[in-house]
Amino acid sequence: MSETSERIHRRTCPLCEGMCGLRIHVKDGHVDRIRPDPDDVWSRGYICPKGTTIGDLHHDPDRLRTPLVKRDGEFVEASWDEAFAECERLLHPVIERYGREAVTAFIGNPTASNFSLSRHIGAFIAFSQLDGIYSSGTVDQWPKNLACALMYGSMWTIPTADIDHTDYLVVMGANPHASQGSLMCAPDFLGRMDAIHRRGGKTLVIDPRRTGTADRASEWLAIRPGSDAAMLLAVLHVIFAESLEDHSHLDPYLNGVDRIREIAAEWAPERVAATCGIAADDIRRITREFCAAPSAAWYARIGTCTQEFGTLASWLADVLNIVTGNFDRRGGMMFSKPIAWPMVSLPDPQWQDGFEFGRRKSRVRGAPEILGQFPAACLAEEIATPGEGQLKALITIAGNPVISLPEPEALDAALPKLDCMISLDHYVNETTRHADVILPALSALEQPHYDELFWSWSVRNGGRYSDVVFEPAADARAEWESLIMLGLLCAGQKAADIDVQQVDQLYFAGIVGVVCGIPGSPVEGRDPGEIVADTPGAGPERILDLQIRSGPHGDVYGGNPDGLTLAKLKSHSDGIDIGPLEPRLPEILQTESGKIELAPEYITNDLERLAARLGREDGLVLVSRRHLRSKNSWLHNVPALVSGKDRCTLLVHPDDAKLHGLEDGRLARISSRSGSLRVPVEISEEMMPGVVCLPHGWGHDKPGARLSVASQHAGVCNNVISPGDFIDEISGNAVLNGIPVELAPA
Ligand SMILES: Nc1nc2c(c(=O)[nH]1)N[C@H]1C(S)=C(S)[C@@H](COP(=O)(O)OP(=O)(O)OC[C@H]3O[C@@H](n4cnc5c(=O)[nH]c(N)nc54)[C@H](O)[C@@H]3O)O[C@H]1N2
Ligand SMILES: Nc1nc2c(c(=O)[nH]1)N[C@H]1C(S)=C(S)[C@@H](COP(=O)(O)OP(=O)(O)OC[C@H]3O[C@@H](n4cnc5c(=O)[nH]c(N)nc54)[C@H](O)[C@@H]3O)O[C@H]1N2
Ligand code: SF4
Ligand SMILES: [Mo]
Repeated sequence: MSETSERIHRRTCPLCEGMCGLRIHVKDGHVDRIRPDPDDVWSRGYICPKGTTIGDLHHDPDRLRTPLVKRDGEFVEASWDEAFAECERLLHPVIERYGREAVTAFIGNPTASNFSLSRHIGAFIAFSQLDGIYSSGTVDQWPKNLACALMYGSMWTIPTADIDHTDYLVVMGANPHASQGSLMCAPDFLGRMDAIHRRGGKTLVIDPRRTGTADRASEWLAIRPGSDAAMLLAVLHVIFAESLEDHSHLDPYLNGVDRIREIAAEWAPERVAATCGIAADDIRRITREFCAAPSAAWYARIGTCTQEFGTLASWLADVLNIVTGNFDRRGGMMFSKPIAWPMVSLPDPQWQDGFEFGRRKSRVRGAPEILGQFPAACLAEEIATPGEGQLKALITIAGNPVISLPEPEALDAALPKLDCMISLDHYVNETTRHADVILPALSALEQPHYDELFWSWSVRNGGRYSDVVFEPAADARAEWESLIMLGLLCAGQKAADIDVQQVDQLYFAGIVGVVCGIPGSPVEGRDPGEIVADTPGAGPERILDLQIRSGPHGDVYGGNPDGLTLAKLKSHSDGIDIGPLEPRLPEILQTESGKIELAPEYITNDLERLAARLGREDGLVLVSRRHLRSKNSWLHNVPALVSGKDRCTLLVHPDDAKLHGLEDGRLARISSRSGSLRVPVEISEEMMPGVVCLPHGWGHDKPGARLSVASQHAGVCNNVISPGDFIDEISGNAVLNGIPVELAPA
């Protein structure tokens, strides 16, 4: 191939759960343009504007290619050996002096989709033996994880909506118009909603904002933030009061239906109508519609998680699907069956005797550990508060907590107090500017791609492997290598003594050993040594081969010779479509009873807190939003994604604007008990009165960050007004929606 010829690489977009197929046109070693891939069996030609910018990210001059080490307060470029030596020089004295409990990590969102990080984060966790880590999970889906852990026996056993077959789709607290769906992979989500309408079905959006999704839906119901659990209880009330329940096909697998009936009896629509801002008659009407539909799915996402009653709402949405029979059945909520099992499906020894919460309390505020983590909102105080157990070293992995966590100013002020901070990231950004060492990540185009986690909640079963587009530089390191290095450095090993390849072999053999011991695994009881020997290669690619071969469609190492291997998957360059979702009960259940636990006491005990909230008058409250051309905090350095009018605006309903003397385009001051911001007002009928809205992921005005484009479009960080102690108490998840605020012209 000549140097100047154009080559088209076909690949999956790594930027969100849509997993769209891209055609990347490369000319002269440069991404010339990116187009949708009409042959991709999964996305069939759908993409969004972000997908066309992977080349801009790859070529971004601000993206780090070389490790950085801080010398006298300034970053200087360093070799990898120098960088790891510096990690050791800073980390080891902390461990010697204060013990490993003084070291922690923050694991951010892109970990889930990154080829290396998703498969080797387990190596870091296992080798580092850190006491506790923090993650973006507790500012996101922890309530859903908790509900699923208790109902189905595994925190990552999460049902998704069978959107392509349903007759009635409810979208509660999600805006796929921007997000493209979450805990539900469905490229062209809105096109799929249109298809429901064409089939004669209905879609209903329940959201405080008339979003792009609501605009496309058959109906929009505005709801007061944080009141979803109350509404769902009222829906259940109507179901039982009118005998609309219909769960006979699930009966062999259900525990607790009577308890749900008993609970629901107390929650008549009239009791919650004022709190929810929804008329009792509307609750009755939509309940009847939902139950009358031949099939229906009540899908609830982040607006129902990052709120005061996140766990109750996440739990109740599933309960509602189950008691109406819209579960594990075509057109309802169903479980995917991925070609390659995800790492999180491996059994976790800490839960082998069932789930137990609050085994430890956080040092400063005494927050209980839930599912192994303290609320990420605790991180700042654990660093800043002196005393026994104070955090002295932090490793951030693909996270930007100085933007993504509540009260980020406190964290921003605390990070310089650390003795050691190491970041694995693409950029010097709001968080990593505080690091002593930054280890660069490979760009998405320099590594293969396979979404091991997202296929667990895809709306069809399938898979697609993507090869590298650009070979990484000879001296570049993949993130899995950095994770192994960091894990062992935390364990006290010397950088110069670590043989990454050898440790990777051990890690792989450990995984194989676990897989061969899982009851019901296709390779249960097999000789791990044989499987190790029969899976050549190294790193995440080798794990992917194992994930496929020991998966439900795999070749089972000779047990099913026609089955899939990674090599076979690679030969399907358009991806593999296995077909629509199929019922998976009872095989998927991992509860002790082997049944779905409909009414876990840990969750039902929280109903009292909800009852106490009814009647409380919050006044004006704030919610968050996403935009199609953003991804959390880190795509604002791409010119094409920040061009056009300012998107970091405060949406205010005209009545509220009038009440508070605000004018469109002028600055307002918005304050909560944790802080205040000045932000341009956008008056909009999209908002329900009494609710205002800011986007998340902005605030790029910190000195020392190297984001030349983003800093020109800084915006404000909405989390400045998210109080750090406002959490969904039983999951520890941050409350980022429904925050009481005051408004005034600035
Ligand atoms: N373009 C883009 N895509 C993304 C991301 C991104 O930043 N940009 N982020 C990715 C990530 S990390 C995630 S987790 C997913 C999230 O994906 P989604 O869950 O779809 O998240 P949002 O788009 O924020 O939509 C949440 C909706 O909840 C509403 N809401 C707020 N409070 C409440 C409430 O109390 N009750 C109800 N019923 N609704 C409420 C908001 O008004 C908003 O419309 O998106 C992913 N995809
Ligand atoms: N107010 C408010 N706050 C929110 C939310 C909200 O809706 N409202 N949403 C919450 C949610 S759902 C989430 S998931 C969190 C996200 O919280 P975070 O995970 O902390 O934030 P991101 O902005 O996703 O930051 C990702 C970081 O990873 C880096 N990165 C990107 N790709 C890679 C890679 O391949 N390798 C490595 N090593 N680094 C990479 C980026 O440069 C960036 O620094 O924010 C939460 N915060
Ligand atoms: S919707 Fe956009 S960001 Fe998400 S995978 Fe598709 S192209 Fe990428
Ligand atoms: Mo998220």
